[in-house]
Amino acid sequence: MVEKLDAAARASLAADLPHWSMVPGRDAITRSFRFADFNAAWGFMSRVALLAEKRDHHPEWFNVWNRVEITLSTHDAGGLSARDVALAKGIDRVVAG
Ligand code: H2B
Repeated sequence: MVEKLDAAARASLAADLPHWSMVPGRDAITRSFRFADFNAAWGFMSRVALLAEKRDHHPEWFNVWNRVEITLSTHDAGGLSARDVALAKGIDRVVAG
């Protein structure tokens, strides 16, 4: 069973993940990305997919051409867990190159 984030981890979320924000009405975080074109967006998504599969933790995401919106939440926990924070940091590293 995966545990939801405790109060201390929630208090440091904004500092840990400055590019991510809480989804209104949900225990989930989201970040939007824009790329030069679809090719770049899909390349990013491919790298994130490999990371997600390796971690066995998968994003909810939406893509239109150069735009990718990612939402992270742990379905097994019914909300945010350390797995979401770890995957978000991994995604930040992918996009930073
Ligand atoms: N991804 C996310 N985002 N939340 C989960 O709870 C989750 C997952 N659980 N990927 C994993 C897969 C689980 O269903 C498998 C069986 O390990």
